Amino acid sequence: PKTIRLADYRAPDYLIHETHLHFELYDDHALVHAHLVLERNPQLDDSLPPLVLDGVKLELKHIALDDRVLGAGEYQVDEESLRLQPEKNSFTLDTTVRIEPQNNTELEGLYRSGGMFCTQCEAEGFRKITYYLDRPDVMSSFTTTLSADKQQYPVLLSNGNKIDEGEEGERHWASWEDPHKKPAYLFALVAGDLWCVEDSFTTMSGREVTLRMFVEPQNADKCQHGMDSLKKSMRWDEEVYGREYDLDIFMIVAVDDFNMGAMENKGLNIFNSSCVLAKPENSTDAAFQRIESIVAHEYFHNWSGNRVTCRDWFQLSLKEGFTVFRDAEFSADMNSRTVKRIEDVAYLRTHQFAEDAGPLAHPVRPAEYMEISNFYTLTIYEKGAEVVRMLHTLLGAELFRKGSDLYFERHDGQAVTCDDFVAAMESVSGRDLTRFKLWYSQAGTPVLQVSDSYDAEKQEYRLQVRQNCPPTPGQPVKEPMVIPLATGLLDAVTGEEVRGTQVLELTEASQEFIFTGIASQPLPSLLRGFSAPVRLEYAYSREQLAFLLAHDSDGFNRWEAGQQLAIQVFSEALTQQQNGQTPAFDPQLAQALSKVLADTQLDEALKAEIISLPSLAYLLELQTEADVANSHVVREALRLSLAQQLEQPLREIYQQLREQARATDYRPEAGQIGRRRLQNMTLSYLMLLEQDDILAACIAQFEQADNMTERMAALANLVNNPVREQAEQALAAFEQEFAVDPLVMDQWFSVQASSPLFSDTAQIRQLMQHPAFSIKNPNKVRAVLGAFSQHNLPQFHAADGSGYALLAEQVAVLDGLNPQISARMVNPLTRWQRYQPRQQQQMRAELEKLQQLPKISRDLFEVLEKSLG
Ligand code: B3K
Ligand code: ZN
Repeated sequence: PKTIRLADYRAPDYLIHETHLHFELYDDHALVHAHLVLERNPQLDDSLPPLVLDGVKLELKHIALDDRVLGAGEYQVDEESLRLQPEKNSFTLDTTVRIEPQNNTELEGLYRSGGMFCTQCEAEGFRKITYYLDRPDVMSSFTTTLSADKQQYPVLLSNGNKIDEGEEGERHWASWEDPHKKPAYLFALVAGDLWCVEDSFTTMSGREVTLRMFVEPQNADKCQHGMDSLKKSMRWDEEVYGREYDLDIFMIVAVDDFNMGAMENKGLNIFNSSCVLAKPENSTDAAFQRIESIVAHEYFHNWSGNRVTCRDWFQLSLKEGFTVFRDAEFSADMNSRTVKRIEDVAYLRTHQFAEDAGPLAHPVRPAEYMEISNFYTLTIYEKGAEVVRMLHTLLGAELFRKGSDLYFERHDGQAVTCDDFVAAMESVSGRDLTRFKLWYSQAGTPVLQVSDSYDAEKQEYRLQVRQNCPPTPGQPVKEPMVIPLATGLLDAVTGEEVRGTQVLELTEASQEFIFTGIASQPLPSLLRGFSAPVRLEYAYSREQLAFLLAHDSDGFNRWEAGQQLAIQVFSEALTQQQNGQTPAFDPQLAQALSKVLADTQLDEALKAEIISLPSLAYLLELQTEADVANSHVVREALRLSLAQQLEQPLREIYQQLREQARATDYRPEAGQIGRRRLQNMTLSYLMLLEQDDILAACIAQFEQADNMTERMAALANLVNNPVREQAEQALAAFEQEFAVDPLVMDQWFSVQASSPLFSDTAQIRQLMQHPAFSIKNPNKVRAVLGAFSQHNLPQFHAADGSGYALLAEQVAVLDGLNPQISARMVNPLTRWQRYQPRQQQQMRAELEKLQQLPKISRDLFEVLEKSLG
């Protein structure tokens, strides 16, 4: 496979002004007729270079240039393209290709999911549908006609507005027109026997928009939350960004077989059913919240992505980073802002920091790739969103809004770059953001080392800050970046704030900030709200962390202080364990947490976050050589020790919240979600005590709860504790009740696969034999193999290497079916350098075996090559 470089970008030789598609859909094939109106790119010279269209796995049946059928010598077809020589500046091209959607297991292009046809074109799927200039800077108007069997496929959808329809015997057809020019990656069609839920939304200028959700009939009762989320998103984007929707209809379709969460096709979003369907009895709070944010994310793309799109795929974060920032702010406004930030930061630090420190590290705007599908990463999405957040912090809300208005206005209908986005922010602020843009080109997570000094005589407090960014593949040396460091100062005795939050701007490798008029040595509250995606180092003592946890006015930093305290206590005990001693835990952590539990000012959601220990994955991420087995043992011992010390308050809180839950109708709203989270968190501590009344309460919660959040938490507690018999009973009852719902079965698979106590590799193999499992369905693969390799770390890293072998063996199978998924699933093995020498060897051996696959995909090839070096 060849490497594609940003530096090689060239404008397209030809433009496509109009695209007229006609799909004839049959059970064993589809015919795609394309009529394209093309023109030599007027921005370039007036020579007529060959026209090279992208096309993969297409069987060409017919080709005509300006209505003249071409003879065999007049065009060339290879594995990836169709080449011909135009004779005029403006011309039309007609092609007909035959494809086989029913055999498309890659789930890219046109494929079947269950009884329906659907598409996924981003990034380069359109070339699997027809010959085309499949690149985002070629924007065209589209009309689409679909014809199919009337009975089997009563619903025929594509982008835009329906302009015509009709019947012919057993078959029928519909024509759609999208008035907005778009790149091919935003094309979509759907055909199926679908139930439709309809609603409407009146835009800020008073236009009426029809909203439709199409789902399989058995899911008709799971649409309300998605629809509500859509309407909230539409309103929010008007209020916060001044963005109005621009078509008369907005459609969402739910499909079961989908490689990612969802796709923002113009006017016709297609969703993984797990990211849009929910009802309280079947779906957890986490699912409700995920749906709210993904529906918003895809809707927000209508402006940040569709109206203004990317010039090339190196600019992917232009739309993804910005849109993740937008959806995060939306979720923060709809729910608890602090808790949302905590969740996002925990995720970023655990997974994106690991990516940035590993062999697959790349900048927010990568300079090269082999397979673009591999670059839908945490760095592009989550770090990209942090970069936009930093701009927001540096400019302030008002200027940022002016900048986004200018960006949308300047570039509406264009395909642009990250530079254009930053340029709009520069225009409105008058700032030179050249150095800030290093965030787009430098990979790696900067480290901030902060120290301080206080001069009582001068009443002066000084902060010394050094930044440095570790080397990453291809980038041995880094320049200092622009880093907003939000800082407050607390009175070290009373805890009162002596300086409110101030954004210190780092621009140099080393800088000093002076605060004057400070009456006594203060305690700094640094990087408030996680104002930059960096690793912060400041030598807080445990007493200071406990103090910040009790007093900081910044909710995020209270949580952070608790996490840092827990990390210190854990690390000390881990060293003891590694030295063959019995780990002992500093009681300061339990004391600090008991104050948190008793605090009547704190809401339940934040309490739940504060009493949660850092995840095993994060604790490992912090170690130079990750010691999975000992870390797991010590973390569990620490949890038990906290449960013992906090038993009384935990019991009280659990009982009170469970009572309250029983007496309240379930609603997936922030207050209730926070209470359930605390309830379930306390239960998980209490279960460690192995007491009969607690086990009984857990089983009662499992059997009696009227919602999946409480049931699933109870089930997880049974599966994760040494009560195998009760766990198996509960699993069996659960399976019987929910066997018909694939989304609930995903949860059933995943709760087992994630549990180190319950599932070793043998158990994972058994789950894969279950009739509800299918290796062809990405949700099932994620629920079993994904959960095993990412959440069941002790078993995945089992000493005999069996976890690695199992994953690699399945990656090999997946690679023959769905390369996007194989390249994703192999990820946990690619971090082999983080582990102990024996594990490194075992992991490498598996990766090397995979490299020998006779027919390896480009996706997997690239990941293996980068990981093995
Ligand atoms: N833009 C899509 C992702 C497409 C991934 C293609 N491999 C979903 C999203 O980010 O909204
Ligand atoms: Zn997106």
